[in-house]
Amino acid sequence: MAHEKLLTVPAEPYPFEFDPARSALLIIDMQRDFLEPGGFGAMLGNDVGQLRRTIEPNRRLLGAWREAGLLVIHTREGHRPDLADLPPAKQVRGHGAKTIGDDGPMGRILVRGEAGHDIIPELYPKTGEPVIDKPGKGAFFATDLHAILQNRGIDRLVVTGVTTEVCVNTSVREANDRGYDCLVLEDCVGSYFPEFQEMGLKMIKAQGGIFGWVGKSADVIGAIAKK
Ligand code: C5J
Repeated sequence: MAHEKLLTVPAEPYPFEFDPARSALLIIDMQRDFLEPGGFGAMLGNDVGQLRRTIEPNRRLLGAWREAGLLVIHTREGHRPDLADLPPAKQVRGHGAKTIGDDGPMGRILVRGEAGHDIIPELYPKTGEPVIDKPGKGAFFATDLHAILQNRGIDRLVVTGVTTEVCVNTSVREANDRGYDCLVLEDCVGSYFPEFQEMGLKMIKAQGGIFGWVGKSADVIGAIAKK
């Protein structure tokens, strides 16, 4: 391509090359209910500290990505207030005392428009940055993400967010099947379970990068700063 400017960052299983103009930062589900001490995740007994360690690296990366004038896309997992898009199977799964749509510590759980459903203030979207409201774990299922990326000529994704083994992994797998190359940043993704964090990353980069690459935010920040 005539105007392509390829940057290379260290990654596993091998260095990741990307043209910043054709790359997007995809930040998955950095929502208050998953990350904040008073949220739904914490109410279930999860250690939100495992996710909160990703906030500062994400904040630095987001600042650098914005500074470089590149495309940022945010996602939020959640449902319509009338729950018409909530599969009954998802609603009853887990047999917990509370489920999606019930009143939680920060409003109705995983319902659009509620405080807990929104993105944490540290990474809040700026005007013009697309926010994808997704009803499932994957960012492509029942959303316009693929159309937005295609319309902008994007073929590489730098992926961050939570949780590593659930919505990050599902979204990366969906992206891979649609032809995108994904770099997942290990310091910017988090799981409530350390063993799932480790295995979730291993699964992405195994077998020569079967779903994508795993790297570190400092290397991406360094590369785009020099572009
Ligand atoms: C996400 C979840 N975002 N763990 N959701 O991973 O239910």
